[in-house]
Parts: sequence; C-alpha cells; structure tokens
Amino acid sequence: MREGSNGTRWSRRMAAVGGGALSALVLGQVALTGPVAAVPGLSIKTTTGPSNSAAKSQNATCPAGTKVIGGGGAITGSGLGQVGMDIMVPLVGGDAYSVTGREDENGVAGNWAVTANAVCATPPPGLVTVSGSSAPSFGTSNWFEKSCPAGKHAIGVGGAVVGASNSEVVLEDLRINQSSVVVAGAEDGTGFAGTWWLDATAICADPLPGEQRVIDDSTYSSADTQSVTADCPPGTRVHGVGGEILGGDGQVRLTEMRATSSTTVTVRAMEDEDGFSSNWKVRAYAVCAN
Ligand SMILES: [Ca+2]
Ligand SMILES: [Ca+2]
Ligand SMILES: [Ca+2]
Repeated sequence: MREGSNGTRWSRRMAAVGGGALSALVLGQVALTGPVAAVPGLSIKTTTGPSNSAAKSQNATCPAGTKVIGGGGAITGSGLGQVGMDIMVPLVGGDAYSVTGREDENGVAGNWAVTANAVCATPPPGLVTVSGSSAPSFGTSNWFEKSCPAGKHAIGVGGAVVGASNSEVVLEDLRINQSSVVVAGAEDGTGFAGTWWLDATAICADPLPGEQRVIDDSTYSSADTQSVTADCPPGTRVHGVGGEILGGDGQVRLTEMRATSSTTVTVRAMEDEDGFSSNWKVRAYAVCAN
C-alpha cells in the first residue's frame, strides 16, 4: 500500500520532472487472454445547474441499474479562474457524481454555473469505492494517495478540500494511477490561515476489458489558460476521468475536467484574478476500455 501525504510542494516538483512533452503516453495496458466483453450499460450523464453567484453543488445521476464509475465537472460563465471546483466526489451509494463550485475569497462579479458529469455503467466486476483523508495540513500544499484493494485498478477519482469555506484552498489534482488515486491541494496566492485537509476517493474495479490509460499534457507556459484532451484509442471509450494542474502553486484553478465525448477527456484551467507569473500546465487522464 502506498498511501500517505506530506507537505512538500508536490505540484511544483512534478512540474519540474514532467516539464518535457508527454504526448499520448499509453500506460498500463492490460494484457487479456481470451474473448473480452465490453463494460455494459456505459453512458455519460451531464447536467448544468443555475447561473448565479452563490456557492452550489450539482449532481449528475446515473440511470437506474447503473453506478458511477467516473466523473468530473466544469464551471461556465463569469469569474473563470476565481471559482474553484474544490469538491468533486461520487455520492455515497454510487448513484451520482457531485461537483461543488465556490468563489475565491473576494468573490466574483457576475454569474456562473456548475456542470456535473457522471460516467455510468452496469457495475463492473469487483466495483468498490474506498476513501481516506490526509492529516491536517501545516504547509501551503498537500497531497494524499488512496490505494485500491489488492488486484483492483483505479478507474474513477473523487477529491475534496475540507476546512475552507470558500475557494482559498484549491483542489489541483485528481490523478488516476493504475491502482491508486492522488488528490492534491494548495492554498491560494495569499495563503489561508485555517487548518485544512484533503479527502480522496478511489473508484476501483477488476481490470476492465481492453483497459488502457491515456495521459496528455498541455503546453507548459504562463498563458492565462491551458487546455488539453486525452483521446481514447479507436475501439475504446472513456470509462474514467482524471486531471491535474502542474506548477500552479494555488494560483490556477480547474475550469473543466470531464468526459466531453464518449472518447475524449478534456481538462482546462485558468490563472486566478491577478494572474500567475510562473509556467504551468494541465494534464488529462482517460481510463479507456472496450
Ligand atoms: Ca475574486
Ligand atoms: Ca487567501
Ligand atoms: Ca495570482
């Protein structure tokens, strides 16, 4: 079990090691013998809530008989980069994926909406959801890894920043490794005086038919916005969704991390209200299967 957290500047360190072009890496391809059946009942449900200036949650609910195997969300409207998706989680019971949007500490002029996105399927063999929490953070950033039970693969991820009442601690990373998920957060550019921690949820299952992971990075620069897609190979579809900001140092917020089609995961992020002078990028994870 690799599980734990620390107070290092994880995002920045990862940015340093991942600064080169990482294009269309296909990782963790599972060799399967014999006939493989597709995961049945696969669908992607997307809902968008009201446009206003209040903190709010939006749930995307799976059809009867199916469960959430992955999910994501997006913010649209005014204040992009100032509204954090700081809580992105499958709901208990696995019937919906929930995304909460909250404004930064000095608010946003204008209205915005939350979109939630659920990847749903007839429960694949071995489906189980496990969660854990980091220790309270004493640094400006933190991360937490939650492993799947032995032999299972991580196909979906949820994460939450706990302890801040607005988006003063930014949920930066919802990363899917082969057998674990990693959730990371960072205090905003002016810091946060309170205590906070991270919750991480891994949606795990037996290896999926034809499972492969596609990871793609945006360019690495100090542009105000960055976006990238991870596209599933021909014959496979998106089953799991992940994304992360590398090098954002709490001054970049995810504005989109979701399946934008049955074969594509899109991740976008934008710098905060007064910008960010360093280079950063976003990374998209697609767990693809037949
Ligand atoms: Ca603001
Ligand atoms: Ca602050
Ligand atoms: Ca800033």
